[in-house]
Amino acid sequence: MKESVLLFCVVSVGIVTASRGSDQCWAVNFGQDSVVCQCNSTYCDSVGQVVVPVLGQYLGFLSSKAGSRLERRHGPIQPNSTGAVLRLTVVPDQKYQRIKGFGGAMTDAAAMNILSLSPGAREQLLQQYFSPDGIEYNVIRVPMASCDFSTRLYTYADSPGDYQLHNFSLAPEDTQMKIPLIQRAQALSQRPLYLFASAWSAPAWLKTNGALTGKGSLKGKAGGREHKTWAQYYIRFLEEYGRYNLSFWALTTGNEPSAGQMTNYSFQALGFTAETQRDWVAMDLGPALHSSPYAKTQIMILDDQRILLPRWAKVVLSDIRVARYVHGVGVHWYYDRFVPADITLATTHHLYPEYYLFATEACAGWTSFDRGVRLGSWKRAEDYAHDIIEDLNNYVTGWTDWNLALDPGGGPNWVKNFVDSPVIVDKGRDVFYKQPMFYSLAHFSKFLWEGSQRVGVSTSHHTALESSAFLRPDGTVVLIILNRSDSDIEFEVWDQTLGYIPTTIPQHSILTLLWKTH
Ligand SMILES: *[C@@H]1O[C@H](CO)[C@@H](O)[C@H](O)[C@H]1NC(C)=O
Ligand SMILES: *[C@@H]1O[C@H](CO)[C@@H](O)[C@H](O)[C@H]1NC(C)=O
Ligand SMILES: *[C@@H]1O[C@H](CO)[C@@H](O)[C@H](O)[C@H]1NC(C)=O
Ligand SMILES: *[C@@H]1O[C@H](CO)[C@@H](O)[C@H](O)[C@H]1NC(C)=O
Ligand SMILES: *[C@@H]1O[C@H](CO)[C@@H](O)[C@H](O)[C@H]1NC(C)=O
Ligand SMILES: *[C@H]1O[C@H](CO)[C@@H](O)[C@H](O)[C@H]1NC(C)=O
Repeated sequence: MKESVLLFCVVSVGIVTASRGSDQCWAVNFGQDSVVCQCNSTYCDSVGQVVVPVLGQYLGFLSSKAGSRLERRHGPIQPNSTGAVLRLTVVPDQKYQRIKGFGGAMTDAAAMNILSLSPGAREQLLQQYFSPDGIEYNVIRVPMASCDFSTRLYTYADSPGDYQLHNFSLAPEDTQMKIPLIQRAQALSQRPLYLFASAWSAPAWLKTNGALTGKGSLKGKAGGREHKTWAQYYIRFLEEYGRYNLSFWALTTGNEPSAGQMTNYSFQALGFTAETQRDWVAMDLGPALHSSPYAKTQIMILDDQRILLPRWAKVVLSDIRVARYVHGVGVHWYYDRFVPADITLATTHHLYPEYYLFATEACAGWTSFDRGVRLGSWKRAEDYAHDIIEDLNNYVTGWTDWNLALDPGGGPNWVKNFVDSPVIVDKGRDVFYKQPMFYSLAHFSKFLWEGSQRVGVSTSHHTALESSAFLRPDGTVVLIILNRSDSDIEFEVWDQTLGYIPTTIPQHSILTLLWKTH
């Protein structure tokens, strides 16, 4: 395993200026319900830079199952109603949460796939995600050491008994793969790029089960030697990334703590209950971070399924020892369709409005009945847009996709937990495919800048359309609308100050509308 990792390391990150492609999607049909857009080292469709038109005009971007990909439309905002039966009214006086951002995870697997491309194609891929011509992600989740999307099992401190972390060291996956790519992403970004880190497992020698996988938690109890060492491990991680000029906006308290409570869990995990997580943050992680040079790095608790809310938040945040160290609550999207958002997310927000909610992981193709990559699936783009809109309408402030890129088999993944990604790399052909999910995320990430504030939308009739509206810091309204149903419908959007935008949204499509308010 180790040798194949080192082979990848030989490839360095080239800084090649890729030419900006045309706006046309190079559509390829792989037999799913829609198409992918293929990109190579010299050609890639890109959304380009967006200039919002003058007051009184609107600009729209449409993506659809039928094949539109961020297709532009524009026109005047009209003084009179069109008489359309359905009207969406933006209500700017109803104000809700502010947006932090959107992004994906730089897993070992994502980095390996991106680096498997030629320097030119690799640069195209990074530009697609991060540059002002691309979809302008401003969040990257960085796994701390290995997870299932690695090709081997490791942590940064695998010397047994090394409680002082003398032998703590980043892996070649960090120094040769993830870090150079994150640095390049940062250089391509026009706006601040926010990093947050999540650990999957503590070193085996700190754990009750002596292994990175399976059911296990930290030995001893909060305040004890293992718990303190595990908190210091986070500080050491921040220090080491700091050597590469990478600083972190936030840390999570660990990926899916509930997984480490399950018997025979098949990949890296560290079990916490809400109570043990509370105590570890109160006595170890919180004080360690607070007294370190990284006191500004925020802490997100949970980093797990929303079904655990609001109970998890109540246990942790109602304890005043812990509450002062914590800033947000991270949620994953698995099982969302069975778990209402209002009684989990919105309830948590109303109980603890001073803590933000942030979506920290999502991917398609993870269930046993619909497993792996489906090149061109529009259904999966809709699943993404539906979940993002539902989250945003329930106080979530940002949304993080899982692997930034995978191979056509949905890996690599050492435990064969293959899933899908918005970008699939085919290194044999030196191309990558931008899936419908990529465009689904674009409808949010490109337009909802940090600081955008959600505002109200009211509908004149019950409708199957899903929507969310925002007022951006530059005074632009951003309205995102999803139609998951089978027929077209006309409707109009009403800005009570400016007038009416007549529009249609085709069946199975996503529309983002923008217009200036002053
Ligand atoms: C990339 O794709 C474009 C469009 O099909 C093609 O013209 C060009 O030759 C390709 N470049 C490479 C290096 O294959
Ligand atoms: C808008 O409606 C008003 C009142 O019904 C009418 O006088 C006016 O001509 C209409 N304007 C347009 C552009 O249709
Ligand atoms: C650090 O690693 C070296 C080499 O593997 C080993 O000899 C030494 O005992 C380790 N130190 C600690 C404190 O574990
Ligand atoms: C970090 O940034 C400083 C100041 O911008 C620069 O001098 C230094 O070379 C950078 N170090 C690395 C490792 O990139
Ligand atoms: C867990 O693994 C052990 C050893 O392989 C096996 O005996 C046991 O039945 C497994 N338990 C469950 C719940 O799968
Ligand atoms: C799309 O949704 C509407 C629901 O409003 C549904 O009646 C119609 O059938 C589909 N199309 C659209 C755009 O709404």
